[in-house]
Amino acid sequence: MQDLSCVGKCSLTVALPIISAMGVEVSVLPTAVLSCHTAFDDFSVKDLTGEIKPIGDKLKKQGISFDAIYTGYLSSEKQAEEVLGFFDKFKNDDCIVFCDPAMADNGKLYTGFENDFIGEMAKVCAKADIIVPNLTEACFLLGKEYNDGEYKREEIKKMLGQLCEIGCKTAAVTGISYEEGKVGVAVFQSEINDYFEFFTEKIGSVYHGTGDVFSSCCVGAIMNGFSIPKAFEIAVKYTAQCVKASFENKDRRWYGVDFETAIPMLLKMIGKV
Ligand code: PXL
Repeated sequence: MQDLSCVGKCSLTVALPIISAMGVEVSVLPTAVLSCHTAFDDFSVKDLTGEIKPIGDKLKKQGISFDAIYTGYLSSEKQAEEVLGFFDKFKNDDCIVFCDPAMADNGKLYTGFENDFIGEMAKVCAKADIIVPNLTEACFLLGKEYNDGEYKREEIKKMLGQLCEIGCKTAAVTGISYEEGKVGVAVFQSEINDYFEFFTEKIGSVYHGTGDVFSSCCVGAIMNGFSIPKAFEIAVKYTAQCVKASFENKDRRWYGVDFETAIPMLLKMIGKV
C-alpha cells in the first residue's frame, strides 16, 4: 500500500519488481498516482484515498487474505486513517504488517507534509509488527529533535525500545553509522529482547528511494521464510549493491537507485538461482 509514481523509481515501482523477482506474489493497492515523486520540482498528484475502503471491502468479500501487508509512503492523515481500517479488515495472526513510515529524510519532512502528519503515521506504526524508519523518521516518531546523525549505540538502543513502546513488535532504524565510512541498520525484537545490527561500506552519494529498496527486499526475504535478522542482513547487502551500482553507472538517473542490475545478486543470495 503506497503511491504509484510514474517516474522516479520509488514506492510501487520498486516494491513490485523486487518482491516479484524474489518469487513472491504481489497485490498492489495504489494510494495515489503521481507524475513523479516529490523530490522533483513539479509533479501532479491524483489522490486515491477514497478507493482504499471500497477496494478493501471487495477483496474481503472475495475471501482474499494476505501473508503480509506492506505500507510505505502515505500522502495524508486521512489516508493513514484508511490504511488503519484496511488493517482491521485483513490483519490476523497469519498476516505480518510491515510499515516503512516513509515521510522524511535528512532532518526534514518530505514536500507536502506538515508536522501533524507524524502523529497519524505513528498510529500506523503502532499497529505494525515491524517498522523501519530512517534516523530522521525515528526521531520525529518519538518527538525528538534530529541532530545530524551523531548518535551512539546506546542512544539508538534506547530509541528502538521507545519505538517498540509505540506498539510494534520489531523496530529498526536505518541509515545509522557508529564508525566513519560505515552505514547500516540497528534492530530490536521486543518480544525476544534481541538487539542486532548490520553495517556495510558507505558509498559516496545518497539516492532517492533507497529506503523503498531496503524495505521491499526485507519484506521479500521474510516472505521467503528467512528469519527477521537474516532478512535484514539480506536487505543491507542488496541495498549496498544497488547503491554501488548507481554510483558506478555513468548513465544513472539522479532520481532513483539502480536496483535492477543487482537483482541477479539478490536472487543468488536467497538461493533462487
Ligand atoms: O521514497 C519515498 C517516497 C515515496 N513516494 C513518493 C515520494 C517519496 C519520497 O520523497 O515523494 C511520492
